[in-house]
Amino acid sequence: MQIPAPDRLLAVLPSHLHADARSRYAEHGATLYRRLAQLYGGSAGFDAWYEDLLALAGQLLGARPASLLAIDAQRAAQPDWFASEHMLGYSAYVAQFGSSFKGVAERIGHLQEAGVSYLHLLPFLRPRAGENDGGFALASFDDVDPALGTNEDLDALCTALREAGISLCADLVLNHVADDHPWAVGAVQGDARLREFFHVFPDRSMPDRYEPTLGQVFPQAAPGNFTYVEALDGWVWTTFYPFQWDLNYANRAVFAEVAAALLRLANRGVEAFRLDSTAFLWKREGSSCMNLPEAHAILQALRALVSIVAPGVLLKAEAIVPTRDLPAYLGSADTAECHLAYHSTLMAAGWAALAEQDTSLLREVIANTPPLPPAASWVTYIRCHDDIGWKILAEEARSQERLNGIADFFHGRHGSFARGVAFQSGRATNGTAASLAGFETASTPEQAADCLRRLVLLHGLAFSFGGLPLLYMGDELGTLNEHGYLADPGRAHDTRWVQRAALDPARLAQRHDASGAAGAVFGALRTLAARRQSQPDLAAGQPRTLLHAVDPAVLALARGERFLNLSNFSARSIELDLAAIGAGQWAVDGGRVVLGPWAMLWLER
Ligand code: OTU
Repeated sequence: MQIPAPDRLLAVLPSHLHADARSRYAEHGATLYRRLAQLYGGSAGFDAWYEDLLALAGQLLGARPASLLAIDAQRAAQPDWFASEHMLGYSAYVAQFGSSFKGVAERIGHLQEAGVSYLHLLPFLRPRAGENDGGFALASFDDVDPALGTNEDLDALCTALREAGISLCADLVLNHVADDHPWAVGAVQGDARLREFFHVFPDRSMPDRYEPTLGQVFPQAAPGNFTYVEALDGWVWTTFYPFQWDLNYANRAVFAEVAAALLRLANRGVEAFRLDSTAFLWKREGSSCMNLPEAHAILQALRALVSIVAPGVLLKAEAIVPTRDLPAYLGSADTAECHLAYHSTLMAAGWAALAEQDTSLLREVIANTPPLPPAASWVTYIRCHDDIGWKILAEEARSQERLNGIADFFHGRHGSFARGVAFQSGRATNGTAASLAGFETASTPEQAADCLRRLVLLHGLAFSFGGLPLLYMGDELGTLNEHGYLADPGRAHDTRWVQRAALDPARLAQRHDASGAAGAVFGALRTLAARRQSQPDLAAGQPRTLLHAVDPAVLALARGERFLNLSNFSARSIELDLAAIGAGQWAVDGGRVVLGPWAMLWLER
């Protein structure tokens, strides 16, 4: 296959950028062209369209500010910078964390104290008027939500974060736009070109053929995957809520528009993008329309384009899918895809181990996780703004009954310590980390100490597994479930809001008081972060070894040559003979350790 020359890319660039652009195109141009040809090569005018895309890429590279070009150069020299043991992430809503962009800037001190170097701010672009799925229904890719500030405030926040050594990650909602986004509005007004940005069917015949093999993300609040829109006189594909219209990536114009939107945000100083709902980008009859090869081709083309225009920028895949489908989102040694991917089954399996007091599911997930390709990393986390959907563990659990038992446990049944809130007819669970770990039900200091140990255990796994650990807003302060959302008719049906309350200033003020829950959790996580930073074998790329811990409640996870995490997921005290579990080289007195209930021990040598 003949790869087109980069003439149109270079034509619009000032000459001092030519050498870089040439060498990046030499490295990534072939992937860009091949993937796009795979997706769109059959359509008329493809080559001319590709040339126009190169010209657009040139314009965006030419518009990149000098400060960001410097970051591109720095990161090109150290492409695995984000896989370091020094990285720690934090995820928050702008409104709930600091009320506005300016307020978030005022919280930089808190992030630095916690050791954070990567801040994921949940969607902050202008959302749909009315209900908007926590900002995941976008009316604009270019203007921020006026309730949070101005575009200039965002620029100032990017700069302030960069000066503090914190990379800003923004959501890029790839799969859909809101029904009041200009593309949707244009389609409704009869613009035939914009109608092609969506999957619109004149009657139920195609939807009825797709539906039997599709899943349902919100079966209660938004059943089905198609919505009848009268103004279009047709059925629109809406995987999520009816007001979120899936984009039609079979249309090459959609790819070009979304890629350009990403690069414009990158030129404002956004350093990483959480690519929302990556699994759903391509549709094929008879399939689940998830994880299809074309969805990967889209992401690989996007990565190649970013590598040419803004190589310092990171792409992070959000794909809530079974373990076997996760590694593809990081690509391979041959073709890079995203730099980062959420390890969602590891997250769910950690909680499952707590419920079952048994690590078998967790060990299977770990064993099913292959080594990382070069310069790639997992995102390891224990909670986020979404629910924990237990069905992603179906392959490892092998039975629905087992998953129901885990869900029941977190919904407080059978004398459980957890206070989660059911979601999606009980197939998923919401709640803050502290409420799931038992802080709401703890009535004695001993029980509170057990809760703290459970939180440390789960965070300790995220901090040592081999990835970029991501804290969820408020979890660093032991924040509990907050039920105020039930009074809001736009939110009451969606229990995910139970873990999305505003950061409590009182808890924040108590963060240094170790006698209270907020201070105890904050202190424990800071200690953990400091230990992680001092251990180079905890960098994401270091090899991982599961030892046979004999007792099913124990996880024994070694990293590199120097680190071993021993974690007891049960209420029992467990004595371990290190030689017997193949860990004799970690010299401890008498070769034996006792792990108390829910205790975690990090051995280093
Ligand atoms: C993502 O989530 C977001 O994280 C959610 O907050 C949004 O509602 C959703 O997309 C639509 O934009 O499967 O891979 O609660 O785990 O919706 C995409 C279910 C997703 C989420 C699911 C999710």
